[in-house]
Order: sequence, then C-alpha cells, then structure tokens
Amino acid sequence: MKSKKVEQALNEQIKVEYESSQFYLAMASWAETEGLNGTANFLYGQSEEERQHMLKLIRFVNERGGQAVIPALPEPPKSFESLQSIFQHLLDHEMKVTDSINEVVGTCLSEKDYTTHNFMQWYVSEQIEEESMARNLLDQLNLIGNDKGGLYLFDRDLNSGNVSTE
Ligand code: OFO
Repeated sequence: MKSKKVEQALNEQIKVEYESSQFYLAMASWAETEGLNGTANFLYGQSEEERQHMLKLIRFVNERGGQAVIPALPEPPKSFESLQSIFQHLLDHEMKVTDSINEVVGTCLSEKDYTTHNFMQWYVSEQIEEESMARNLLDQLNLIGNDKGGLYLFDRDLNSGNVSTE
C-alpha cells in the first residue's frame, strides 16, 4: 500500500475485528452451556459477522499491495455473570470498535488515502447499526430485570428473531 501508516492502521483493525469475533464466540459458547440457546445462536451469528469484517479487511489490504498480518490473540473470558452482563459487554465492545474505526478513518484523511477512506465508510455505517442494536437489546434486558419469565422470553424471541433489534 502507498501509505505504511494506513496499512498499519488497517492491520490493527484486522486484530480488532478478530478479537470481536473471538469475544462473541466465547459469549456464545458460555450462553449455550447455560441453556440460553437463543442468545447463543444470536452471538454465534455476530461472531461470524465479525469474522467476515476481518476477512474483508484482509482481502482489501492484500489486493492493494500491502500485507495483511494475522495476529495472535489472548484467550477470551470463559464465563460471564448474566445475560445483562453479556449485552453490556457487547455494547461496550462495539463502542470501542467504533472508536478504532474512527482512528483508521482519521489516518486515511491525514495520509490523503481517499480510496481506503471510501472503503472504510461501509464500516462506519455498520457500526451505527451494531451499536444501536446492542443498545436496544440492553435496554430491553434492563426493563426485564431479574424476572425469570421475561428473561426466558427474551432468549426464546432472540432465537426466532422476534426481539426487536432496531
Ligand atoms: Fe461490530 O465490529 Fe466489526 O466492524
């Protein structure tokens, strides 16, 4: 790639997307062992989406003459406190991802790399959707509180796509 700074920023973003995918996979696996099958399915799907975000970046860097680096990752947590804590983690994590995407966009502008800037706009829009989805799910869970019946329905509806994520 013409700008090494942009290439480095994209490689850092590859790591962020990879970490997101692993983190959500760990959450999905924990949820499944807790019998929260709707949440598990939802999070397996989110993990896969993040993997696709990573792949899209890898392909872009390589196609533009750079070299995508596949990083080592620390082991994600094995267990979580509750459904609420999972969705709080999801929101906090997505907010960090948004910050890091904004950093990449800033580097593209300072390096005058408008092609990569254009490519990154897809990620900017995707983050708006993902943050708002995480916020909505967390709001619903906060309304449900500790009500077991409510939590059961939330998990079941998440499986069937009946929980509103918008
Ligand atoms: Fe939601 O993290 Fe990818 O972009």
